[in-house]
Amino acid sequence: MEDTVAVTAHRIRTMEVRGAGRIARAGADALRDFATAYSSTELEPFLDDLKKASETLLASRPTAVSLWNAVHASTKAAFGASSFDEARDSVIRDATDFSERSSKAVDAIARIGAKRISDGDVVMTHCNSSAALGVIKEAHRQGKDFKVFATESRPWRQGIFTVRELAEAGVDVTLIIDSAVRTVMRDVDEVFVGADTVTSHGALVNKVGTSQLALAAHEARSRFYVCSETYKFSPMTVLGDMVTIEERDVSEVVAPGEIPDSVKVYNPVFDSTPARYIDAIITEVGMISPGSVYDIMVRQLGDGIFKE
Ligand code: RI2
Repeated sequence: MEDTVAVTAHRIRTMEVRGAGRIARAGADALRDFATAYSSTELEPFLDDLKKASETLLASRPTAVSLWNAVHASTKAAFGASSFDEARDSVIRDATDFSERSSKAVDAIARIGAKRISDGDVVMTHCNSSAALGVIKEAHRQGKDFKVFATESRPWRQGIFTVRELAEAGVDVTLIIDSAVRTVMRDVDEVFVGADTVTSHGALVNKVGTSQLALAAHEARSRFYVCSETYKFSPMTVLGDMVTIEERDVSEVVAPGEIPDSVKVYNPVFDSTPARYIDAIITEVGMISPGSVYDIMVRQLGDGIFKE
């Protein structure tokens, strides 16, 4: 059943599974399946294999801390267990619990964030965040009349998924290319984006281009909201660790032979938005300021969600 883990890691690496929340749930689900199907009943080999499975998942994509939090929430108790049954049962229980909490968190964020959209508003979103789209779809479900601009989000063009999803939900949505953000921003009331990682000092790491939306929103005096489950908060940043910004292959930007071989291509997938450009972070435990991230994280650590 290690194969399940390898297959999930491959699906995350190749972006068949995308979005920090979905990546985290896929990781937890793979560990649950790994534990459920484990064939031997010896504790030590199980823990060795669990460690390898965790490392395989964590190596798949480096930036979204949601995956790290999912793996640790799912495996922490097992490493303190005194029998195979206790270890295996804890992985199954904690991984299942993580996935359920994760889905509920997205729903709670939708309910909280939808209150920030009023009739007649113009909203902008970037990339394809299930948390941000949850907010927009919930506001629409409540009967609010508003328009959405969605960025294309090069190079993967996740904006295509976003506009399809919003159109299917009946939302009035307009696709724009990434370079049109500042032109459109003057008409925008609120921006809703997702999060891959939020640092202890309230900076947002999200799809590349997010910081440009934030700067343009700041200039246009539009509100800039981050929709983030608290498992996107990074415990490692409390200890001063930097967030690794993933760089992906050149082939995602240009086709083979399209440009001279001497031309270098730089393809960072995420960028960092300083806390001062963020009006609020909408989480499942409420709407908070970027300055509250540390306190929430410490509370969550105490709650056992991100126990090390
Ligand atoms: P949800 C995505 O990363 C985007 O950056 C998006 O804003 C973020 O994850 C959060 O997505 P990628 O996997 O968890 O597309 O809100 O690189 O779905």
